[in-house]
Amino acid sequence: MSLIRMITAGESHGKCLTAIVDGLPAGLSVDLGYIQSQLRRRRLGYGRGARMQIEDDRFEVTAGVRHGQTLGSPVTFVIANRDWESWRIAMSAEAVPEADRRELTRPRPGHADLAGALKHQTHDARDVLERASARETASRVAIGAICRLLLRQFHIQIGSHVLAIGRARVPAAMENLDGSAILAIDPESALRCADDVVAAQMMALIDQAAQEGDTLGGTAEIVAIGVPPGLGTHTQWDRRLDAMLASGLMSIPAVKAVEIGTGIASSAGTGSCVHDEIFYDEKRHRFYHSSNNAGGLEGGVTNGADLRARIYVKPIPTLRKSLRSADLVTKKACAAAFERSDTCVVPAAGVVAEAMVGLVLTQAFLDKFGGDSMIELQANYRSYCALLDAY
Ligand code: EPS
Repeated sequence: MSLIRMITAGESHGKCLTAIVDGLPAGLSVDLGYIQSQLRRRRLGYGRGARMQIEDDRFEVTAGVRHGQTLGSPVTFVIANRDWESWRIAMSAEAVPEADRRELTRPRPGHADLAGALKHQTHDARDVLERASARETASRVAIGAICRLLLRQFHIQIGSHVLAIGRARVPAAMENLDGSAILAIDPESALRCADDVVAAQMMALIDQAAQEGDTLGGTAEIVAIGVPPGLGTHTQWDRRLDAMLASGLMSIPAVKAVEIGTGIASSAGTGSCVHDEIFYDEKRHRFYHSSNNAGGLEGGVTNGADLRARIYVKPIPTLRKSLRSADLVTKKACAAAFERSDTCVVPAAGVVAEAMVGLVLTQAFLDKFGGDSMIELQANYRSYCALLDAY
Protein backbone atom coordinates (compact mmCIF):
# COMPACT_ATOMS: atom_id res chain seq x y z
CA MET A 1 0.00 0.00 0.00
CA SER A 2 1.46 3.38 -0.98
CA LEU A 3 2.55 5.41 1.98
CA ILE A 4 1.71 8.68 0.26
CA ARG A 5 -0.54 10.66 2.60
CA MET A 6 -2.00 14.17 2.60
CA ILE A 7 -2.90 16.11 5.73
CA THR A 8 -4.08 19.72 5.86
CA ALA A 9 -4.65 22.20 8.69
CA GLY A 10 -5.88 25.76 9.12
CA GLU A 11 -9.10 27.72 9.40
CA SER A 12 -10.63 29.92 6.69
CA HIS A 13 -9.89 33.18 8.56
CA GLY A 14 -6.87 31.99 10.57
CA LYS A 15 -3.34 33.11 9.79
CA CYS A 16 -2.65 30.47 7.11
CA LEU A 17 -3.38 27.05 5.68
CA THR A 18 -0.83 24.24 6.06
CA ALA A 19 -0.67 21.26 3.72
CA ILE A 20 1.66 18.27 4.06
CA VAL A 21 2.12 15.47 1.54
CA ASP A 22 4.28 12.58 2.72
CA GLY A 23 5.62 9.76 0.51
CA LEU A 24 6.62 11.52 -2.70
CA PRO A 25 9.83 10.13 -4.24
CA ALA A 26 13.03 12.17 -4.27
CA GLY A 27 14.11 13.92 -7.45
CA LEU A 28 10.73 15.25 -8.63
CA SER A 29 11.16 18.70 -10.21
CA VAL A 30 8.81 21.13 -8.47
CA ASP A 31 7.45 23.85 -10.77
CA LEU A 32 6.22 26.49 -8.30
CA GLY A 33 4.61 28.50 -11.11
CA TYR A 34 2.47 25.51 -12.08
CA ILE A 35 1.31 25.07 -8.49
CA GLN A 36 0.45 28.78 -8.26
CA SER A 37 -1.50 28.54 -11.54
CA GLN A 38 -3.64 25.72 -10.15
CA LEU A 39 -4.36 27.77 -7.02
CA ARG A 40 -5.38 30.69 -9.24
CA ARG A 41 -7.73 28.47 -11.24
CA ARG A 42 -9.51 27.44 -8.02
CA ARG A 43 -10.44 31.05 -7.32
CA LEU A 44 -11.91 31.56 -10.78
CA GLY A 45 -15.38 30.61 -11.94
CA TYR A 46 -18.51 32.62 -12.72
CA GLY A 47 -20.45 33.05 -9.51
CA ARG A 48 -17.50 33.04 -7.12
CA GLY A 49 -17.73 35.29 -4.06
CA ALA A 50 -15.85 38.34 -2.76
CA ARG A 51 -13.25 36.28 -0.88
CA MET A 52 -11.67 35.39 -4.19
CA GLN A 53 -10.70 39.03 -4.70
CA ILE A 54 -9.11 39.18 -1.25
CA GLU A 55 -6.96 36.06 -1.52
CA ASP A 56 -4.06 35.52 -3.92
CA ASP A 57 -3.06 32.16 -2.36
CA ARG A 58 0.64 33.05 -2.30
CA PHE A 59 2.33 29.99 -0.84
CA GLU A 60 5.65 28.97 0.61
CA VAL A 61 7.23 25.53 0.43
CA THR A 62 8.60 25.12 3.95
CA ALA A 63 9.85 21.51 3.80
CA GLY A 64 10.71 18.60 1.51
CA VAL A 65 12.08 20.54 -1.48
CA ARG A 66 15.67 21.73 -2.08
CA HIS A 67 17.04 23.46 -5.19
CA GLY A 68 13.76 22.76 -7.05
CA GLN A 69 13.57 19.02 -6.40
CA THR A 70 11.82 16.88 -3.80
CA LEU A 71 14.01 15.23 -1.15
CA GLY A 72 11.80 12.20 -0.48
CA SER A 73 10.76 13.77 2.88
CA PRO A 74 7.35 15.35 3.66
CA VAL A 75 6.62 18.35 1.39
CA THR A 76 4.89 21.18 3.23
CA PHE A 77 3.03 24.17 1.82
CA VAL A 78 1.96 27.22 3.82
CA ILE A 79 -0.73 29.35 2.12
CA ALA A 80 -1.32 32.78 3.66
CA ASN A 81 -4.89 33.93 4.40
CA ARG A 82 -4.78 37.64 3.54
CA ASP A 83 -8.24 38.05 5.12
CA TRP A 84 -6.70 37.13 8.49
CA GLU A 85 -5.82 40.81 8.94
CA SER A 86 -9.57 41.45 9.46
CA TRP A 87 -9.96 38.43 11.77
CA ARG A 88 -6.87 38.66 14.02
CA ILE A 89 -9.01 39.16 17.14
CA ALA A 90 -11.92 36.84 16.31
CA MET A 91 -9.49 34.06 15.32
CA SER A 92 -6.90 34.77 18.02
CA ALA A 93 -5.28 31.73 19.68
CA GLU A 94 -5.51 33.64 22.99
CA ALA A 95 -8.84 34.25 24.77
CA VAL A 96 -10.69 37.41 23.73
CA PRO A 97 -13.75 39.19 25.18
CA GLU A 98 -17.03 37.56 24.11
CA ALA A 99 -18.03 40.69 22.18
CA ASP A 100 -15.00 40.23 19.89
CA ARG A 101 -15.52 36.55 19.09
CA ARG A 102 -17.89 37.02 16.10
CA GLU A 103 -19.86 34.02 17.29
CA LEU A 104 -22.36 32.33 14.98
CA THR A 105 -25.31 30.78 16.82
CA ARG A 106 -27.84 30.59 13.94
CA PRO A 107 -26.75 27.46 12.05
CA ARG A 108 -27.02 27.45 8.23
CA PRO A 109 -28.95 24.45 6.86
CA GLY A 110 -26.64 22.44 4.62
CA HIS A 111 -23.38 23.53 6.26
CA ALA A 112 -21.54 21.70 9.06
CA ASP A 113 -22.69 24.35 11.58
CA LEU A 114 -25.28 22.36 13.60
CA ALA A 115 -23.80 18.87 13.17
CA GLY A 116 -20.33 20.10 14.09
CA ALA A 117 -21.53 22.20 17.05
CA LEU A 118 -23.32 19.18 18.57
CA LYS A 119 -20.32 16.95 17.87
CA HIS A 120 -17.82 19.33 19.50
CA GLN A 121 -20.27 20.52 22.17
CA THR A 122 -19.82 24.18 21.28
CA HIS A 123 -22.55 26.84 21.06
CA ASP A 124 -20.49 28.89 18.62
CA ALA A 125 -20.74 27.36 15.15
CA ARG A 126 -17.76 29.46 14.08
CA ASP A 127 -15.63 26.92 15.93
CA VAL A 128 -16.84 24.49 13.22
CA LEU A 129 -17.40 26.52 10.06
CA GLU A 130 -13.92 27.98 10.03
CA ARG A 131 -12.48 24.53 9.34
CA ALA A 132 -15.47 23.19 7.39
CA SER A 133 -15.19 26.12 4.95
CA ALA A 134 -14.29 25.36 1.35
CA ARG A 135 -11.23 27.54 1.93
CA GLU A 136 -9.53 24.29 2.97
CA THR A 137 -9.63 23.13 -0.65
CA ALA A 138 -6.81 25.54 -1.48
CA SER A 139 -4.53 23.17 0.47
CA ARG A 140 -5.73 20.19 -1.56
CA VAL A 141 -5.15 22.01 -4.84
CA ALA A 142 -1.54 22.75 -3.86
CA ILE A 143 -0.89 19.10 -3.01
CA GLY A 144 -2.83 17.90 -6.04
CA ALA A 145 -0.65 20.13 -8.20
CA ILE A 146 2.63 18.56 -7.05
CA CYS A 147 1.07 15.13 -7.58
CA ARG A 148 0.10 16.17 -11.12
CA LEU A 149 3.71 17.21 -11.74
CA LEU A 150 4.71 13.64 -10.92
CA LEU A 151 1.98 12.12 -13.12
CA ARG A 152 2.96 14.37 -16.03
CA GLN A 153 6.37 12.65 -16.03
CA PHE A 154 4.42 9.57 -17.18
CA HIS A 155 2.24 11.46 -19.68
CA ILE A 156 -0.82 11.32 -17.44
CA GLN A 157 -2.83 14.53 -17.68
CA ILE A 158 -5.96 15.60 -15.81
CA GLY A 159 -8.69 18.10 -16.73
CA SER A 160 -12.34 18.88 -16.07
CA HIS A 161 -15.32 20.62 -17.59
CA VAL A 162 -18.74 21.72 -16.41
CA LEU A 163 -21.68 19.65 -17.66
CA ALA A 164 -24.50 21.41 -15.83
CA ILE A 165 -25.32 24.34 -13.58
CA GLY A 166 -28.83 24.35 -12.16
CA ARG A 167 -31.14 23.17 -14.91
CA ALA A 168 -28.81 24.30 -17.73
CA ARG A 169 -27.04 21.20 -19.06
CA VAL A 170 -24.88 20.58 -22.13
CA PRO A 171 -26.57 18.57 -24.94
CA ALA A 172 -26.18 14.78 -24.91
CA ALA A 173 -23.51 14.94 -27.61
CA MET A 174 -21.30 16.93 -25.22
CA GLU A 175 -21.79 14.44 -22.40
CA ASN A 176 -19.10 12.13 -23.78
CA LEU A 177 -16.50 14.56 -25.01
CA ASP A 178 -13.18 12.91 -25.84
CA GLY A 179 -10.59 13.28 -23.03
CA SER A 180 -8.25 15.36 -25.19
CA ALA A 181 -11.16 17.67 -26.14
CA ILE A 182 -11.83 18.25 -22.42
CA LEU A 183 -8.16 19.05 -21.86
CA ALA A 184 -8.36 21.52 -24.76
CA ILE A 185 -11.04 23.64 -23.03
CA ASP A 186 -9.51 26.89 -21.72
CA PRO A 187 -8.58 25.89 -18.14
CA GLU A 188 -9.13 29.46 -16.97
CA SER A 189 -12.45 30.17 -18.71
CA ALA A 190 -15.33 31.44 -16.57
CA LEU A 191 -17.29 28.17 -16.65
CA ARG A 192 -15.10 25.63 -18.51
CA CYS A 193 -18.25 24.55 -20.37
CA ALA A 194 -17.68 23.15 -23.87
CA ASP A 195 -20.92 24.61 -25.24
CA ASP A 196 -20.93 28.43 -25.52
CA VAL A 197 -24.73 28.65 -25.81
CA VAL A 198 -25.24 26.58 -22.67
CA ALA A 199 -22.48 28.53 -20.91
CA ALA A 200 -24.47 31.73 -21.53
CA GLN A 201 -27.58 30.05 -20.09
CA MET A 202 -25.54 29.00 -17.04
CA MET A 203 -24.34 32.57 -16.51
CA ALA A 204 -27.91 33.88 -16.75
CA LEU A 205 -29.08 31.35 -14.16
CA ILE A 206 -26.20 32.31 -11.84
CA ASP A 207 -27.04 36.02 -12.22
CA GLN A 208 -30.70 35.30 -11.49
CA ALA A 209 -29.82 33.23 -8.39
CA ALA A 210 -27.55 36.00 -7.12
CA GLN A 211 -30.29 38.60 -7.59
CA GLU A 212 -32.74 36.39 -5.70
CA GLY A 213 -30.27 35.78 -2.83
CA ASP A 214 -30.10 32.12 -3.77
CA THR A 215 -27.35 29.71 -4.89
CA LEU A 216 -26.85 27.02 -7.53
CA GLY A 217 -25.07 23.69 -7.80
CA GLY A 218 -24.31 21.51 -10.79
CA THR A 219 -22.20 18.77 -12.35
CA ALA A 220 -18.54 18.67 -13.37
CA GLU A 221 -16.70 15.84 -15.11
CA ILE A 222 -13.07 15.03 -14.44
CA VAL A 223 -10.91 13.10 -16.92
CA ALA A 224 -7.42 11.63 -16.68
CA ILE A 225 -5.79 10.58 -19.97
CA GLY A 226 -2.70 8.40 -20.47
CA VAL A 227 -3.51 6.19 -17.47
CA PRO A 228 -1.90 2.72 -17.80
CA PRO A 229 -3.93 -0.44 -17.16
CA GLY A 230 -3.38 -2.17 -13.82
CA LEU A 231 -3.58 0.65 -11.25
CA GLY A 232 -5.76 -0.12 -8.20
CA THR A 233 -6.84 -3.62 -7.23
CA HIS A 234 -9.82 -5.96 -7.31
CA THR A 235 -8.65 -7.73 -4.14
CA GLN A 236 -9.60 -5.39 -1.25
CA TRP A 237 -12.71 -3.18 -0.82
CA ASP A 238 -10.80 -0.12 0.38
CA ARG A 239 -8.10 -0.33 -2.28
CA ARG A 240 -10.36 -0.64 -5.30
CA LEU A 241 -9.42 2.47 -7.26
CA ASP A 242 -13.07 3.39 -7.92
CA ALA A 243 -13.65 3.34 -4.15
CA MET A 244 -10.57 5.48 -3.48
CA LEU A 245 -11.52 7.96 -6.21
CA ALA A 246 -15.13 8.14 -5.00
CA SER A 247 -13.93 8.77 -1.44
CA GLY A 248 -11.54 11.52 -2.50
CA LEU A 249 -14.17 13.22 -4.66
CA MET A 250 -17.00 12.85 -2.12
CA SER A 251 -14.79 14.50 0.50
CA ILE A 252 -14.86 17.81 -1.40
CA PRO A 253 -17.14 20.32 0.39
CA ALA A 254 -20.58 20.57 -1.33
CA VAL A 255 -20.13 17.34 -3.36
CA LYS A 256 -23.18 15.13 -2.66
CA ALA A 257 -22.81 12.46 -5.35
CA VAL A 258 -20.02 10.91 -7.41
CA GLU A 259 -20.23 8.81 -10.54
CA ILE A 260 -17.53 6.74 -12.26
CA GLY A 261 -17.96 6.73 -16.04
CA THR A 262 -21.67 6.79 -16.87
CA GLY A 263 -22.62 4.88 -13.73
CA ILE A 264 -25.96 6.61 -13.16
CA ALA A 265 -27.24 6.32 -16.75
CA SER A 266 -25.79 2.80 -17.03
CA SER A 267 -27.81 1.67 -14.01
CA ALA A 268 -30.93 2.14 -16.14
CA GLY A 269 -29.44 0.38 -19.19
CA THR A 270 -28.94 -3.24 -20.24
CA GLY A 271 -25.64 -5.11 -20.00
CA SER A 272 -25.49 -5.58 -23.75
CA CYS A 273 -25.64 -1.79 -24.23
CA VAL A 274 -23.58 -0.66 -21.24
CA HIS A 275 -20.44 -2.78 -21.14
CA ASP A 276 -17.48 -1.69 -23.26
CA GLU A 277 -16.59 -4.41 -25.76
CA ILE A 278 -12.92 -5.43 -26.02
CA PHE A 279 -10.66 -5.45 -29.09
CA TYR A 280 -6.94 -5.87 -29.73
CA ASP A 281 -4.70 -3.51 -31.73
CA GLU A 282 -1.99 -5.65 -33.37
CA LYS A 283 0.20 -2.62 -34.19
CA ARG A 284 0.17 -1.10 -30.70
CA HIS A 285 0.12 -4.49 -28.94
CA ARG A 286 -2.69 -3.12 -26.79
CA PHE A 287 -6.21 -4.12 -25.92
CA TYR A 288 -8.79 -1.37 -26.32
CA HIS A 289 -12.53 -0.79 -25.83
CA SER A 290 -15.22 0.31 -28.28
CA SER A 291 -16.70 2.69 -25.68
CA ASN A 292 -15.89 3.88 -22.16
CA ASN A 293 -19.03 3.69 -20.05
CA ALA A 294 -16.87 2.12 -17.34
CA GLY A 295 -14.88 5.36 -17.04
CA GLY A 296 -11.56 3.51 -17.38
CA LEU A 297 -12.14 1.31 -14.36
CA GLU A 298 -13.29 -2.31 -14.18
CA GLY A 299 -13.25 -4.27 -10.93
CA GLY A 300 -11.46 -1.43 -9.18
CA VAL A 301 -8.58 -1.57 -11.67
CA THR A 302 -7.70 0.79 -14.52
CA ASN A 303 -8.22 -0.83 -17.93
CA GLY A 304 -6.17 1.57 -20.06
CA ALA A 305 -9.08 3.79 -21.15
CA ASP A 306 -9.38 7.38 -19.94
CA LEU A 307 -10.39 7.67 -16.31
CA ARG A 308 -13.71 9.55 -16.09
CA ALA A 309 -15.69 10.61 -13.02
CA ARG A 310 -18.42 13.14 -12.31
CA ILE A 311 -19.17 15.16 -9.20
CA TYR A 312 -22.63 16.47 -8.34
CA VAL A 313 -22.27 19.69 -6.35
CA LYS A 314 -25.04 20.98 -4.10
CA PRO A 315 -26.07 24.65 -4.13
CA ILE A 316 -23.88 26.50 -1.62
CA PRO A 317 -25.71 26.50 1.75
CA THR A 318 -24.98 30.14 2.64
CA LEU A 319 -27.99 32.03 1.31
CA ARG A 320 -28.82 35.73 1.47
CA LYS A 321 -32.44 34.49 1.27
CA SER A 322 -32.06 32.89 4.71
CA LEU A 323 -33.71 29.56 5.48
CA ARG A 324 -35.37 28.75 8.79
CA SER A 325 -33.14 27.64 11.62
CA ALA A 326 -33.02 27.38 15.41
CA ASP A 327 -30.59 29.31 17.60
CA LEU A 328 -27.94 27.13 19.29
CA VAL A 329 -28.15 29.15 22.52
CA THR A 330 -31.80 30.23 22.84
CA LYS A 331 -33.19 27.25 20.87
CA LYS A 332 -35.70 29.77 19.48
CA ALA A 333 -36.73 29.78 15.81
CA CYS A 334 -34.60 32.16 13.76
CA ALA A 335 -33.35 32.94 10.26
CA ALA A 336 -30.09 31.14 9.39
CA ALA A 337 -26.97 33.31 9.56
CA PHE A 338 -25.45 34.73 6.40
CA GLU A 339 -21.69 34.58 5.86
CA ARG A 340 -20.04 36.03 2.75
CA SER A 341 -20.02 33.24 0.20
CA ASP A 342 -20.44 32.29 -3.45
CA THR A 343 -23.46 31.92 -5.69
CA CYS A 344 -21.99 28.94 -7.55
CA VAL A 345 -18.74 27.00 -7.05
CA VAL A 346 -19.13 24.22 -9.67
CA PRO A 347 -16.16 25.33 -11.86
CA ALA A 348 -13.99 25.66 -8.73
CA ALA A 349 -15.15 22.26 -7.44
CA GLY A 350 -13.99 20.82 -10.77
CA VAL A 351 -10.49 22.21 -10.16
CA VAL A 352 -10.45 20.73 -6.64
CA ALA A 353 -11.69 17.42 -8.08
CA GLU A 354 -8.78 17.44 -10.56
CA ALA A 355 -6.45 17.80 -7.58
CA MET A 356 -8.11 14.92 -5.73
CA VAL A 357 -7.88 12.68 -8.82
CA GLY A 358 -4.21 13.69 -9.03
CA LEU A 359 -3.60 12.68 -5.41
CA VAL A 360 -5.48 9.36 -5.65
CA LEU A 361 -3.88 8.44 -8.98
CA THR A 362 -0.43 9.23 -7.55
CA GLN A 363 -1.18 6.99 -4.57
CA ALA A 364 -2.19 4.17 -6.91
CA PHE A 365 0.79 4.81 -9.21
CA LEU A 366 3.31 4.69 -6.34
CA ASP A 367 1.48 1.70 -4.87
CA LYS A 368 2.06 -0.24 -8.06
CA PHE A 369 5.45 1.00 -9.19
CA GLY A 370 7.04 2.16 -5.92
CA GLY A 371 10.43 3.76 -5.78
CA ASP A 372 12.15 6.16 -3.40
CA SER A 373 13.35 8.27 -6.30
CA MET A 374 11.94 9.38 -9.64
CA ILE A 375 14.79 7.46 -11.30
CA GLU A 376 13.71 4.22 -9.62
CA LEU A 377 10.00 4.92 -10.28
CA GLN A 378 10.68 5.57 -13.96
CA ALA A 379 12.72 2.36 -14.25
CA ASN A 380 9.94 0.34 -12.60
CA TYR A 381 7.33 1.91 -14.88
CA ARG A 382 9.40 1.20 -18.01
CA SER A 383 9.79 -2.47 -17.06
CA TYR A 384 6.00 -2.74 -16.58
CA CYS A 385 5.41 -1.17 -20.01
CA ALA A 386 7.80 -3.77 -21.49
CA LEU A 387 5.70 -6.49 -19.88
CA LEU A 388 2.55 -5.00 -21.41
CA ASP A 389 4.24 -4.97 -24.85
CA ALA A 390 5.23 -8.61 -24.44
CA TYR A 391 1.88 -9.71 -22.96
C1 EPS B 1 -14.19 29.84 -0.09
C2 EPS B 1 -13.88 30.57 1.04
C3 EPS B 1 -14.91 31.13 1.91
C4 EPS B 1 -16.21 31.34 1.18
C5 EPS B 1 -16.62 30.15 0.40
C6 EPS B 1 -15.56 29.66 -0.59
O1 EPS B 1 -14.38 32.35 2.35
P1 EPS B 1 -15.21 33.36 3.24
O2 EPS B 1 -16.02 32.51 4.19
O3 EPS B 1 -14.22 34.25 3.94
O4 EPS B 1 -16.05 34.10 2.24
O5 EPS B 1 -16.15 32.45 0.33
O6 EPS B 1 -16.90 29.13 1.28
C7 EPS B 1 -17.86 28.22 0.87
C8 EPS B 1 -18.41 28.20 -0.32
C9 EPS B 1 -18.20 27.21 1.88
O7 EPS B 1 -19.07 26.39 1.58
O8 EPS B 1 -17.59 27.29 2.96
C10 EPS B 1 -13.12 29.23 -0.87
O9 EPS B 1 -11.94 29.55 -0.64
O10 EPS B 1 -13.43 28.39 -1.79
